[in-house]
This record gives sequence, structure tokens and C-alpha cells, in this order.
Amino acid sequence: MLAAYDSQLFIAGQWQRGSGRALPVENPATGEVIGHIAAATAGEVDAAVAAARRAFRPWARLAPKERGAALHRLGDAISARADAMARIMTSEQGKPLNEARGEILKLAEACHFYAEEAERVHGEIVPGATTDHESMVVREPIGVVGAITPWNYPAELIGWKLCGALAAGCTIVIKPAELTPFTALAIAEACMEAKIPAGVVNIVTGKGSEVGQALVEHRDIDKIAFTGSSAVGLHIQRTTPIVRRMSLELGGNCPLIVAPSADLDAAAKGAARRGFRNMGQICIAVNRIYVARPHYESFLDRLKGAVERLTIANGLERPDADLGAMASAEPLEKTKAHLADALDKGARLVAGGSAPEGETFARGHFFRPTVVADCTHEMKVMTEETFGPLVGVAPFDTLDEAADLANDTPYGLASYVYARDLNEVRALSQRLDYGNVAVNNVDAGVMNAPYGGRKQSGVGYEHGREGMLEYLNFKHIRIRY
Ligand code: TAP
Repeated sequence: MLAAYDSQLFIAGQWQRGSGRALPVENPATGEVIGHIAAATAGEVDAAVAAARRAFRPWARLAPKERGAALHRLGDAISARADAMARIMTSEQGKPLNEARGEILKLAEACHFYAEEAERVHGEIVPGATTDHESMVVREPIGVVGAITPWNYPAELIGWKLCGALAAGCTIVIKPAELTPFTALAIAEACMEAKIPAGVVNIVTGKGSEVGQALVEHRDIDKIAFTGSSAVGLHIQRTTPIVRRMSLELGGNCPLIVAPSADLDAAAKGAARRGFRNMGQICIAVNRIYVARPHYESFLDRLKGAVERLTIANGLERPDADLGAMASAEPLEKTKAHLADALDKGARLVAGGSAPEGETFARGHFFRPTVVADCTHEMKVMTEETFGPLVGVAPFDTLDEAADLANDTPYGLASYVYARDLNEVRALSQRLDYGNVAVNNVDAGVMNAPYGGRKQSGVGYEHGREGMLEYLNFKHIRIRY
């Protein structure tokens, strides 16, 4: 049991036992209850927002270097407790321990990156129309941020918001996913150790439809930063009661194109990694693959080999496994439904297709990484976000056809291309209607470049300087001399 965090909220720099009803948190690899969260009440949400409001002016007035120093301390505190935080994450989310530890270290990296960016917030002097006028454009922090995050990357998706907001001079109230609250509370503990001033970071736990919705409806929050499904993002957009800034990082259905000039081994390896890492529960997971027809069968053979080499285990028992448990029954059931839909409509099963056998897998949410071929856009795997370990494959005849198929989706988050011919690289990367295009690699997001989606994948950016600009307003000051 994670007794230290049981039923705790983090408000105004203090741990506080939540007074709302207790909700169990399970280890998805075993079904064991590892602790409880308290569903924050309306009064507790108000207290967290009020604490963030009180902390805002003093935090915003600090010199950027001081805010940067605080973020560096937070990065150090997180790195120092990476092993313990990784165990918490694996226990509640299911990903293998080494992968969880890597995510915690990425969170520390975000702290250090935005610690430096804090000092690079500056404006411009714009010449006036006449010589006696001058315009200054300055940037100011937006204010109090309400952040709502999902369970697939329980540390990083909090970190990008928290670090961007704090660097800019904002304060924050975070509502983590109900499935993965303890990683968030461990971040709060690191904030205490790093001496982040009271009220700058606050965490309230509970159900999205209640506690998340209370943040969305709160009138004293200046910006909502949300990562989650497109359906909930749209609901948030519709139910927000006031005009305010909002960033929405939403769902994806990401294509990978294996062009005629591709290195097939590299493409198969990349597809297996980005299709199935974190059990496919990634907004930028490869969901569908389009292969130049002459390479179709040989690519499928390579992909089958790469996928069947992936190891699955209880992530606490085997830290270096490639894959762990899925986070809950819901994405597992959706994966099975999308697989059944594809097979019913004529897809060919190439790899996986069932749960792994054995005592280790008897009580948890496990499924083998699954590939189906001969897919069409009549099938859900090619048009909807599965968010599980299922990838569909189809052949194409021309680059135009490949680009059209890749763009045939309401989503626009990430896309992937494998090609050695620079003309193919150019043609495809220009045609793909996505916020991120990775060519001959599958790492669509890096810390120092903007990361965001188009169409139903959202509005706004995280990562890079752009990730901090989301938390800043412009102010134009026109001066007559
Ligand atoms: P959602 O069901 O949308 O939940 C996301 C967060 O919103 C959770 O904290 C959830 O709380 C909360 N929530 C639910 N209903 C709410 C409401 N009415 N008002 C306010 N908050 C509410 O997504 P998920 O299943 O956790 O995550 C998977 C989705 O996230 C996928 O679509 C994936 O593509 C997307 N995602 C996108 C990105 C980027 S960067 N674009 C990154 C990761 C994930 P509960 O946990 O209590 O339900």
C-alpha cells in the first residue's frame, strides 16, 4: 500500500487529508488495491485555487533567475528520488520499471530545460508611426492555471504544464488522472523538498467528471491546460463558463509511411517500438502503417519478427521488459473490439491477437502486441484511436495515395515516414497534415521543439519555448515621449 499518500491532497504547500469519499487505486498488473485517493470536495478545490491565487503575485514578481533556480532544485529533487517514483508509477500504471524511471528522468529534464527558459522571457520595442511614439511589447504570466492530465504518462504530462507555467510566473492547480494519482503526489513531495513556495503548486485528486469539471467551471482560473481524449477536450471547450486561454492536447491516430526507398529493417524496428511502447497507450503511437506495394510482404515479415521479439511482464518483477500491463480494463476492451472489427471486415492476423499465457498474466490487463494486415479505412483500427497494442497495415501504389490515406483522419498529432530518397522525404513531409512529422525515426517529440496537434488533436503546444509561451500574455505599452 502507498500509505504515505493515501487520501492526501496537496494544498498551499501542506498535505491535507481529503474529506471526500475514498476511491481505490489498483495495480493493473495484479488487480491489487495499492491505496486510495480522496475525491476532492468543492470546498477543497476552492481552497486549492485560492492558494494558487494568493501565491501568484509573489511568484510572478520573483526575478526569472530565482524561478529558474527553484525549477533546477525541483529537477534535482526528482532525479534523486527517481527509483522510488518509478516504483510508484509502475505500481499504478503498469509500464515496466526501467521505462517508468526513464519517464521520471524526462520530467527532471523538463524542469532543467524550463529553468533556463525562464530567463529568456523577453519582449520587443516596436517603432512607432511617428518619432515621438514607441511601442513596448512585454510578456506577462497569465495567472492561475488549472491542469488536467491523463494516465498514460503520469509524470511527463504533468511536468510539461507545471514547468512551463512556473517558468512563466504562473501558479498551478493539478488534477491528475484517477488511475495514476500517486505519481502526481510524489511530484508534490519533490516540490516541498525543492522549497517551491507554498501555493505555487497544488494537487487535488478525484474523478474527472467531478473534480476536473470543478476546475473547468471555476471562474478564478485564468487558463486551462488539458491533455486527454478529444471527446473530453471538446466537452471542456463547451462547458467552460468564461472566456480564457486554453490549451488542449488531445487524441491521435498516427500513420507511418514505408516509402519505396525505405530501409525496411529500420522501418520495422521503428514501427514495433512506436506502435507498442507503453502498450500502444500513447497519443503519438503508430496506429496504422502504409507500405509501398513491392515491399508489402517482406515488410510484414520483418514487422512480425520485431513484434514477436518484444517481451511482456509484470513491470515490477521484470524492470527491463519491453511491455507491461495495460493501465485498466477499458483500453484493453477497446483494443479487443477494434481487433474483432478488423478481423470481421477481412483483415489478416499477422502477430499477437490474444492475451499472453501464464500465471503472471492471470489477473492483470495484458494483451500481446498485435498486427493486422490488408486493412481498409472501413476498419476502426485505421480511423479511430485504439490506444492499445494494435496496429493495422495496408499497401499503397503512389506517394500521393499514401499521403491521402495518412491524412484521411480527423486527427493531426504525429506522423512517421521511412524513406532514403530525399525527394520522397520532401514530398511526404510537406503533404502530411500533422503537427509533428518524424522521418527515419520515431521520436516525434523532443524537449526543445514545439509539440502539438492539428484538427481534433488539439490546440496549443507543449515542449520548447512555445510550451512556455502558452502561459504568457502579451501586453502592448504605447509611450509618447
Ligand atoms: P480522458 O478520459 O480524456 O481523461 C483525461 C483527464 O481528464 C483525466 O484526468 C480525467 O479524469 C479528466 N476528465 C474526464 N472527464 C472530465 C471532465 N468532464 N472535466 C474535466 N476533466 C475530465 O483521457 P484518458 O483516457 O485519461 O487519456 C487518454 C487520451 O489522452 C487519449 O485520447 C490520448 O491520445 C490522449 N493523450 C494526448 C496527449 C497529447 S500530448 N496530445 C498525450 C497523452 C494522452 P479521470 O482520470 O478521473 O477520468
